[in-house]
Amino acid sequence: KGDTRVPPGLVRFELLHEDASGTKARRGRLHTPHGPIETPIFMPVGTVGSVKGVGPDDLKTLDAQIILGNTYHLMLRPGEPLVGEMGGLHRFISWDRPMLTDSGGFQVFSLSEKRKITEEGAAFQSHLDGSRHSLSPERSIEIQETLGADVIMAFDECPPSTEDRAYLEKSLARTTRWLHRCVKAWSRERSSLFGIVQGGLHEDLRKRHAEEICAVDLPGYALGGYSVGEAPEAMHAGVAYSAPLLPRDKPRYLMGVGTPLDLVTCVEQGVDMFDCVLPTRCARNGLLFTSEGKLVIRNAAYARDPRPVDPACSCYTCRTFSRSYLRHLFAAGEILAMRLNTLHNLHYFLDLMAQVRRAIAEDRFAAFARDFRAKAVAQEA
Ligand code: PRF
Ligand code: ZN
Repeated sequence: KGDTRVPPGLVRFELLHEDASGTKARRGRLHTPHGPIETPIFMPVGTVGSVKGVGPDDLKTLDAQIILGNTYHLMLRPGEPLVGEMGGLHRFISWDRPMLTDSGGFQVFSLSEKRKITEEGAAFQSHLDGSRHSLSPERSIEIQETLGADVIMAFDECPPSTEDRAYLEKSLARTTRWLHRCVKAWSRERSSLFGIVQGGLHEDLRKRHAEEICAVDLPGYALGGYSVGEAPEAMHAGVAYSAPLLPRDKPRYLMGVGTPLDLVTCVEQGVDMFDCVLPTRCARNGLLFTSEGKLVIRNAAYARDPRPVDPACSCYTCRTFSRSYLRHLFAAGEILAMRLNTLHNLHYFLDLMAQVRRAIAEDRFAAFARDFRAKAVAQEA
């Protein structure tokens, strides 16, 4: 078990520059055993060890720097012992750039119908075949270290936003105890453990939990429990409050977020890392993100439209194909439609983040964010 080619060591965050145009945005570089990641960064999601519809060569062409995998899905299929036998997740999926895995807690709690949370961890039935499994802080770390990602996440509970305060307080205290168990189980060999701050939209709970989590010296910290059904404005306000609670000299990761507007807005609050299924999932449903707003490719209006999806886009799909053809492919249910749509949407998200990094480096991020927001609002109207 283990990939001997991977240099050992933990990630290290280099804070390169802080925006001087009045935002809290930062330009950074996260050094990992598989090379550096330039932040702020968007991480495409490869839940089961594949970014749906595209391969590692495509991801490199898109300049994806890091992708994400999921403990929950991979432990069920193909099972982490198999991935370990095959040399770890990097070698198994032929991806030699950085990778991050989520701990499984969030997926168990949101995907699995039959589940039970106790102090020990979570017992649940597989969404694939109903078979019984369990996850605990120790098991999650063991699985993630076997998979061998550069960044691994603490086992946390992300309580539904509908839970009352009493439950939330109980859950937060337990997530803190779980972090201490994660730290004990963690080998520190080549996977860097990030802690996760929960607390919903309650500022006092966020503050207390951030203090508890950040009291543990870790290579990075995440904000969990956002984008779980609340209004975007509420999420933005919550992140504005809690991002500055995380250490300045460590990477800050906002889990499961978000829309292009969410990314720009949360970078303004000092967030460095994001992941979301939005670009890939929307692509498979024919929803394309463009510089002029969202485009629903199935619309009849595009039947004879010779223009590319986004004339301002330099992706393979836009350089090569017309809206007319993409609409036809989508209507015909062709696999190629999903692939071309996914290439475009990922390009949009990754290119947006490249623009964000440039704007921060050049101390003009406040204007960039203001213009982006104005355009987004106009497009929704
Ligand atoms: N915890 C974990 N993974 C997550 C979340 C969380 O709260 C979220 C919430 N947006 C997405 N993914 N472990
Ligand atoms: Zn494009």
